[in-house]
Amino acid sequence: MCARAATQIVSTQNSQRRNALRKLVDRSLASQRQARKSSYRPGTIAKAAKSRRKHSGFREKMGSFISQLKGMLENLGKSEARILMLGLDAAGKTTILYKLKLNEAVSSIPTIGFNVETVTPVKGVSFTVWDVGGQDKIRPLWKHYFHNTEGLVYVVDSADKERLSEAKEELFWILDSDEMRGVPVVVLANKQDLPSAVQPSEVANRLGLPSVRTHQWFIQGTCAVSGDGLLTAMEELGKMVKEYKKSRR
Ligand SMILES: Nc1nc2c(ncn2[C@@H]2O[C@H](COP(=O)(O)OP(=O)(O)O)[C@@H](O)[C@H]2O)c(=O)[nH]1
Ligand SMILES: [Mg+2]
Repeated sequence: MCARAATQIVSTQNSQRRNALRKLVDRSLASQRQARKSSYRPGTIAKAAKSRRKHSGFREKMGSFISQLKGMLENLGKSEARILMLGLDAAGKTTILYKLKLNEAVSSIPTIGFNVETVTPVKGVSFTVWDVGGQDKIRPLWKHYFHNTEGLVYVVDSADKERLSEAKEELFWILDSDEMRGVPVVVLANKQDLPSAVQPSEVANRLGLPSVRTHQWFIQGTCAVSGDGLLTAMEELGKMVKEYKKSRR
């Protein structure tokens, strides 16, 4: 009798525990269902798909930018091209150099008074970059780099109106150097994305380009950060360098 009563008590306890357990499981399943419902809201799916589309579009755009750039640089490199990229500090040269470098590393050589960056994005093409402006004492050193240059890329901050006249002075000093005689120049009117940027045609006027007869020139508006305008600029540079080399043969 005692044993039966004891069994009954145990079985009652077991059924209470089972009920409690079932309630717990039910609650947990319900909360899981709720969680699933909120994470599969149609808006969430639409947003995720939109973000995927946006990013795959970006990848495609970048892929096409790089392959087009590579084609243009390879074209430029067919007959070897030593390009100088100059401009006042903060014009955007280093940013552009990193956009043009493809898979190659940029090397930076600190020379007394100025820092020279170089990259060879494809065989036969080299870009050499430094800041111009001010330093009269080190100008004689530049001539060493001017020698054998086949193209000049001159970068200007189109939003820095106060320094456009300084940019003009430097450009003319470079173009007037004997070593740079006849070398074609592509001016990049950079930072066109900034609201205060001066239009490329106005930059051309302020730099005095219309009066330049001794060098072939071309001006292109760019945004170094996004890469806008760089392909057109490189294409034009390629054509001009080719013509310049033909004229020297
Ligand atoms: N908004 C904007 N900023 C730029 C552009 N190009 C360069 N910058 C910024 O301008 C600053 C100077 O650029 P940097 O490439 O170092 O100039 P560098 O002194 O000529 O080499 C950096 O903060 C860049 O991010 C551009 O096209 N648009
Ligand atoms: Mg720099």
